[in-house]
Amino acid sequence: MNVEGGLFPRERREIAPGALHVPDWLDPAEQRRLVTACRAWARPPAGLRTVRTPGGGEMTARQFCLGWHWYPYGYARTAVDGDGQPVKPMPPELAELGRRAVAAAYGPATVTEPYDIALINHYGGGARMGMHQDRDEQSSAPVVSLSLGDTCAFRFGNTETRTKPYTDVELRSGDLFVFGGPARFAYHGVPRTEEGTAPPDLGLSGRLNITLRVSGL
Ligand SMILES: O=C(O)CCC(=O)C(=O)O
Repeated sequence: MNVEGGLFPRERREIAPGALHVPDWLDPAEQRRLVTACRAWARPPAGLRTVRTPGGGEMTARQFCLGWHWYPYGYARTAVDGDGQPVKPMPPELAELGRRAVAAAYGPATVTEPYDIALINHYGGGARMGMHQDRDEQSSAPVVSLSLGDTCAFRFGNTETRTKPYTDVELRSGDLFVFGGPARFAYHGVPRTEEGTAPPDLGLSGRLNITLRVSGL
């Protein structure tokens, strides 16, 4: 088990109303299965790509999508800003993982629409993600975020501005973070990852983040 400072188990924590951090939610075997699956999903067609923003910038985390293809700033059924190929279907196991994650965060009776989007980001050395809102979906169902590999600082802010107040949360391999309700449209980002901190038996260099969303499309 991952422990804080080597002694105390890390506790689940409400970071803001509607935003929950659940440490060690995925066991090591589930993490390994997901890494293997991500490797297969990331291959072409519609595979891992560098995302370019309309202002001419490039995101440092590389990305691919399942179910619906996200591009700045919308969704399509093909990789319109990549190789133009149809996006791979949403794997039923990820839709189920989304449902289970929401139940783990908010309680077993929580019902949401089916999760039909997975955005998967790979952070190599030095990659980061600026503060942004997830607002290209037409559903306000909670966003589910799963971390694999290197530890990162995840910055969770407020719904009004990219700046303070925010809370930095350490996300490690296997952690779950869910944000819905009043936190659904909060700005968030990844100011840094800590290279070389992935569990050695995961066989992953860098950090993978699986973000599950409901499109409402
Ligand atoms: O990598 C993360 O933990 C956050 C990813 C994210 O914010 C996004 O894909 O919109």
